[in-house]
Amino acid sequence: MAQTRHFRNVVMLWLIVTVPFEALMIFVLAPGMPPGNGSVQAAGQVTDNTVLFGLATPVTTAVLVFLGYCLYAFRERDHSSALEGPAIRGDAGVQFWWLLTTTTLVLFLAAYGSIRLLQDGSGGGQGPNPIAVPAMAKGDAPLQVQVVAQQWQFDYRYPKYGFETPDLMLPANTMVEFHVTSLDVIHSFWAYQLGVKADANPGVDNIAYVHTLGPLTINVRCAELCGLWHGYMFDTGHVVPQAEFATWAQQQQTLLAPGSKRLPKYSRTYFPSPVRRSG
Ligand SMILES: [Cu+2]
Repeated sequence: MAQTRHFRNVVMLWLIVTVPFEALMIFVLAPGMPPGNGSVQAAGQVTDNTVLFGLATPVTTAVLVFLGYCLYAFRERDHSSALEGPAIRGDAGVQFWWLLTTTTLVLFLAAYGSIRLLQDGSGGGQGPNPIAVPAMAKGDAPLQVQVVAQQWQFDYRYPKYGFETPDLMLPANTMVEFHVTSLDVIHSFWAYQLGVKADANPGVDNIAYVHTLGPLTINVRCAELCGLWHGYMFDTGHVVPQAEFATWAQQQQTLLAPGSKRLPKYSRTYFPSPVRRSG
């Protein structure tokens, strides 16, 4: 039957196109996907992107191969005829398999995404009461770093050491608990290489977990249009070996001691005076 032959042809073509493309996606393109392997959460995002690409590739090739095949196999051969072919009112078999495949894919991805989110928090801000607390953060006390955003810079407060600094410094191989907040408008703390992006809202304590790996240079940017100098709101952070971090923290403690005394008491949120600033 012609129908069976067409079906077989499309499946064969699809396999021939999909196998090399799938290999290219998974082994060549996906490992270089953003945001890289700078932290456990960043590496997890690369894994998730790989899974998404791995599943999207056969769907894309199926659509394109089918389109190409139709253009070729069902082209108009008799140009003198002005008649259209018989109308197709649906095909129960095709509809059934199409619905089954797409439903399975979508439900699988919804489950996969939810499980991955709960596993390590995925580097996103979760508000003041996070539900996706990484296993490691429950055991050892994570290093708390408060990110205080304001027009137009980020400051980092280390409650364990009692100082606040415009320099983001983190120890390697450590679970970090960011507390992201703002003093004025809505900003977004985006530490690209760490795979962290968390909104900084005034009056809100937004918690984001990240487990650092080796030494790293981090590009920090504000990812929420926050006024005239939004584009200028960036800095560079560093993940350094633990001993180096300890030395740095001690030095800063001494160096910043006069200023630290004048800092407002550590709090999860701050309401500066005057309360409102222009945007
Ligand atoms: Cu901003």
